[in-house]
Amino acid sequence: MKLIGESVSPYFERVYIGLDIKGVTDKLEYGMPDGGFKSDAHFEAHPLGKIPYLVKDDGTTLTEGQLILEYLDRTLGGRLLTPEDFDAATDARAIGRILDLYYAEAVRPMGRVAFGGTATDDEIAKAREQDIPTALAYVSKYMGGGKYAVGDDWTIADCALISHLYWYGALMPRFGLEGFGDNERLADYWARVKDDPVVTRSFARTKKAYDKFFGDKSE
Ligand SMILES: N[C@@H](CCC(=O)N[C@@H](CS)C(=O)NCC(=O)O)C(=O)O
Repeated sequence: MKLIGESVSPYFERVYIGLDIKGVTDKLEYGMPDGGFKSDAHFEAHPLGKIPYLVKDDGTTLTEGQLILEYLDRTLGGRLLTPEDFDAATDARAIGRILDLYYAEAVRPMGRVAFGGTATDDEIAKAREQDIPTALAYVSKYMGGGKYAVGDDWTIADCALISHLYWYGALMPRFGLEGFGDNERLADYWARVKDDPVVTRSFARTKKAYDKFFGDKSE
């Protein structure tokens, strides 16, 4: 199987973090879309022309980072990142889903500005003061008091959180958003895991991929 994308995408990196925790990164091939990003072949493989997607051994493709992560979690062996306990599994899925549906939408104005587009001051202010804190408060509703996002083992929820929190830390300070405000659950979680090798490896991969894509912007 071949995983298409790059760590510069948090949706790709979410999957890679899972593979890293499971110790199975060597079981896949990696690359960008055949024919190039946004080529006809890319749109054939992914109807929206996005990354990531997984090319299975039979040539069919699976899209959406969360689905790819859960698929590979079940098919590649290694420790399971989807809890056996159904309530815990549902909490872990809820965190990924809320990040995809609400947090990704909330950070859109900042993302546009950071990657060469524009947003109005009002859009940025609303995102900073309302939409992002609300989405993160919603995420934290499903976080437990264990060491990791849901319980005492890594789960698919950590993969989703870590991949987004890289960009949160890298982009948000320039828009006046630092730390997690009164979201103590998320702040405590981050204090517990941010120096874990899983996180530092992910952050290094993401920065390297960013530098490759956009030129080395490090000060
Ligand atoms: N919901 C999708 C989001 C994927 C996504 O937005 N990927 C971005 C890169 S971070 C992309 O390919 N953007 C190109 C585009 O939208 O044209 C997922 O979870 O896989």
